[in-house]
Amino acid sequence: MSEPTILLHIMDGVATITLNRPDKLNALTEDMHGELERALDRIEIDRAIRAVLLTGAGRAFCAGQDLGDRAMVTEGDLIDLGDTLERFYNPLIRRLTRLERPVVCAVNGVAAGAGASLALACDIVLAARSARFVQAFANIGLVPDSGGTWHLPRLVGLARALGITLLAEPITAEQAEAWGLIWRAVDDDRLSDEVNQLMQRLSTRATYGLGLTKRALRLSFNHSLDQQLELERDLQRQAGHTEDYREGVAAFLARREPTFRGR
Ligand code: LHQ
Repeated sequence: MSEPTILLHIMDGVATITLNRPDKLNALTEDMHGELERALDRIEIDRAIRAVLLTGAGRAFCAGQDLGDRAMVTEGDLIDLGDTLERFYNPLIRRLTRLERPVVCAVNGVAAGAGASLALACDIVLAARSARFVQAFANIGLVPDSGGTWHLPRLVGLARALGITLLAEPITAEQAEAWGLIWRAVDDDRLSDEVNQLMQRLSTRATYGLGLTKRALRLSFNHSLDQQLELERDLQRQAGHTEDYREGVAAFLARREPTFRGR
């Protein structure tokens, strides 16, 4: 039997999704999208999962769409790339950004095309210092997709977003950190330890509140200040009814560490 192209490992409240086609730099195929969908189905319904990690096997994170996959091959006819996005990539990006649990991306190597957009759709991105982000679309006459044109200008501003996409030059992890494209660049041999510490921390926090925080920040880009103040009021009302809020305040007053259960 062939190796699964997506690995899902669940332990101690952390679900780790590993893109697993290392010989093709984890380039995404229709089959992989199917496996990714099933992994997310599982994660979405399991409330014991309190944080999600996305990473790649081997020397790359993800080289984007597999350019040899059946979704991309023309055989003389013009094919509908929009259909591929509609069926596979857009639902994936929507699900990751809406998942009410923190999603961390460990960029262990090159992230190109939709692979770079996928990383940017995650909530916290750690990258190995040797990793590169390549908006490769311009090299093959395409437009950045999978939320790239939405996330890039919001993260780094229009001038850098235009430079990154029109030139398609590899951006180093350090540059990505300096520009605010990612959370942190870390030494290659420290990536695994740093990611484990981060996951341990996130998976023992007040999960419900973190999910609402993520929702508020992501919605803020489409809101006026008044709309956002109203949203904060509503979400705070919900957060204030959680067991974790009670525990957080009790622990603060008793000068002890809180034990959050994610409820
Ligand atoms: C690959 C790929 C790849 C297949 C490396 N496909 N095999 C979505 C859907 C709908 C509409 C269209 O758009 C999209 C979004 C997209 O993602 S389009 C953009 C797709 N990605 C790219 O254009 C990136 C293509 N890859 C590269 O530019 C390079 O491979 C990078 C810069 C990622 C890495 O370069 P190297 O480290 O020099 O590795 P390599 O090029 O030697 O690749 C290693 C192997 O991986 C090689 O296979 P082989 O059998 O010869 O060893 C490549 O053919 C394969 N590979 N990317 N996207």
